[in-house]
Amino acid sequence: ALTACGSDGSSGGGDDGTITMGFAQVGAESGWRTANTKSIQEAAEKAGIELKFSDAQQKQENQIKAIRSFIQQRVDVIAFSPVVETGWDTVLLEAKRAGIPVILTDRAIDSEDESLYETFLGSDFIEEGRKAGQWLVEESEGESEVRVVELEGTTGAAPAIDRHTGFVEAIEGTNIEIIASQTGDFTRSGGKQVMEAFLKAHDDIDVVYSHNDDMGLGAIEAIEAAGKKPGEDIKIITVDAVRDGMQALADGKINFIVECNPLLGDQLMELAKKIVAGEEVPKRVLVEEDTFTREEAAEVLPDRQY
Ligand code: GYE
Repeated sequence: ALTACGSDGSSGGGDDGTITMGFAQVGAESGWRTANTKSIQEAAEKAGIELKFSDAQQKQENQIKAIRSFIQQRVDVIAFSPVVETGWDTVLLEAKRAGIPVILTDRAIDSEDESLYETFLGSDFIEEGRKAGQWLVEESEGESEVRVVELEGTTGAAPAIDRHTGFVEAIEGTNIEIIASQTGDFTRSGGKQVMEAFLKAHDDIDVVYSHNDDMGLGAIEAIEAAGKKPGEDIKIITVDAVRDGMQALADGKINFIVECNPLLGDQLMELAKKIVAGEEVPKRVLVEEDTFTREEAAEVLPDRQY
């Protein structure tokens, strides 16, 4: 439905040359997600792409509804960040039959049928988990026993599954042991609640491994309320590196952060333009990222965008 004439900013199925993207976001559960949403909205505007944005409040059924409504509206391309890995085949088949290409953003799906999406743009979450585990292995050298509690992300979500897998792989055969593991749904309040329960059940926690900064920040509150010092009595490792997390790291309350970059907007719009124009794109596009110690956090904080 796309013609070669220039974009005039008006809406509708692309007959005037403007690309319309339907984006089904996970929710607004974390600082990472807020930065991600802002990046996508700003990049769409910059690229002259009309964005139809929907927030699923972390519920798969809401994302499925949003995707169906994008199909009905005959958008040119659908992008979404799947809240969980499984259960997408039916709705993605509907998009495929309607001839609307789909881009997976940030999180992957678990499906046999790779023809259901054009590409997956996102981080390597297994690698992030590995980096977290590797840091702890080096940090714990010479210690007889290290007891870890794990704050997991949303049950069934790619980053929760993969960050666990990578971490477990890195600590295998060492003196480090995960003594408890529970989901805090990637939110600050979830992290706080689970950590309170962990502290009641175990008096010998050495380390918190949190799948994101927000849950780690919630855990800090629980640890302080229990009269202990986060970063000292109990070490904290998190993933994301959003501003509040980096500040806690610079302040010594978090010990190590693995970066997960939420600024995917520009890359997403580039991919969308190519796909709508019928160009080939790679099936997998990775996002580049780093890790940070206390000193490094203090150094980069002033220039941090999120
Ligand atoms: O780490 C977490 C967010 O999917 C990578 O989702 C994303 C994760 C991110 O809620 O903070």
